[in-house]
Amino acid sequence: MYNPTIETLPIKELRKLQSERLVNLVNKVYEKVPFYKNSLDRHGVSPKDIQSINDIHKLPFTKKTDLRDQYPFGFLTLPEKDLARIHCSSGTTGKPTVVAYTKNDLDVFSEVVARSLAAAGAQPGMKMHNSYGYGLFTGGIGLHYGAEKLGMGVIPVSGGMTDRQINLLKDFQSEVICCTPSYAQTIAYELEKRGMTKEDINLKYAVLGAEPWTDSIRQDIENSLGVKATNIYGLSEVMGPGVSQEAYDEQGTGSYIWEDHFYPEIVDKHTGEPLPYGEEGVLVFTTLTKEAMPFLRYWTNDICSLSYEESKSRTHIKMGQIKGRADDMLIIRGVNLFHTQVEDVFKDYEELAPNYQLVVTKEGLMDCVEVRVETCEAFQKECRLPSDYELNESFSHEKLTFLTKKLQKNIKDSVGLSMKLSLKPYGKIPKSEGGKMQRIIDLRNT
Ligand code: ADP
Ligand code: K
Repeated sequence: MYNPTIETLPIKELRKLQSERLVNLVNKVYEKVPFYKNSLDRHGVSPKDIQSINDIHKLPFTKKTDLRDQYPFGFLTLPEKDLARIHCSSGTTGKPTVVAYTKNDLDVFSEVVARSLAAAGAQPGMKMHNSYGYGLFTGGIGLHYGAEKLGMGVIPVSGGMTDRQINLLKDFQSEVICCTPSYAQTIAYELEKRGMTKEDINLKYAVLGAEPWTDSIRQDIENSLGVKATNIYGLSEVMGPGVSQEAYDEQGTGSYIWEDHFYPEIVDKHTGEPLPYGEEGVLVFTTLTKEAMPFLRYWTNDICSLSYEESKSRTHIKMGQIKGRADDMLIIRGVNLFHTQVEDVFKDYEELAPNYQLVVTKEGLMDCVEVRVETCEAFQKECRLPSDYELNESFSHEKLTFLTKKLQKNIKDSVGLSMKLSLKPYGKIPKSEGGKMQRIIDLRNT
């Protein structure tokens, strides 16, 4: 255990700590963040109404749309010059969601990641092969500093270039790998293709997150890579990865939420009413200690349940597997995607009609997105295209090819994901009964 005092703190003391922290937090954001002053006033809640953690349900929620409205720094409690780092996550439109940290916030981030890695089986002196993406996403750097804090040697590989990853795993004999579950499967597959086995590498633990996964994926990865595979969960708005972590010796019983920093609730996805332990609903977090950009009751849209029952070694609450989303956010190769981000790119194109659809499939082990979008009638006329044109081997058109490439590049540049792009004639994307377009067709689990 990285921090036994806190990780085994008796529940009563944990509640006391959470209560003190919540009271401070509410007073602080009421004073420093106009959004929260207005929001509390509008809901008729005064900071005085919050005397303990049991009063938390009186507070209004914070949603991703609020972050968009306050873009970029409206939620800051302190001047920009006091920031130590800024990260971004996917927003619902062209503008990302911004999250900011003080030096102290970064220390807490590293602390919870160190706790998480230790719970996953990692020990000081081991090497961590970090295949989480580095950059604006919180994943790569977040895990990196946490592993250093635990006393590990970090190899900052980032994602991609699987051949090189395998060489490094073989040559450096790292004991721990951190990546998305689907990337762990990709590495295992490439290993086998090369005629290598788990005996050629030295992995003992895999810390996997950023996308939902199942027990059969776990089995597959454990068998092929020779590891104990555990779940790491987090989101940028709350901190980043390391909000919760499954213990390697308590697999399948849920992931410990480090609730001295992140207070979780499960609420009904329609009414927002708090639900009892064990019931499934939307996971909501209050960041009890964050300085730069704390959030009250942040609505994650992740669906899961909470429980204390299975907790053994530590006192903190556990969350079950993420069962889905209450919104239509997609997770593509660990990266969050809203269809509205793609829609945002289309806005600048006169050639297109506003009808589009994202079709998500698995190509081998990797998520694959095809964007289908209709060209508009005026453009089709201008190009003398038949109104039922079909692009295939026997029919191509210079302007359509050009438009396809331009759109693809534009989407890649603004969303950060490569996608297939298929232009369709106006009116040719099927609509559902009420004439409404089904924006997302996710075929990954069929
Ligand atoms: P991260 O890089 O840690 O994934 P993001 O802010 O980009 O952080 O994405 C957060 C979202 O990713 C979560 O709200 C959740 O939907 C999904 N996610 C992260 N970790 C997991 C996990 N272990 N299992 C299922 N979904 C996850
Ligand atoms: K994610």
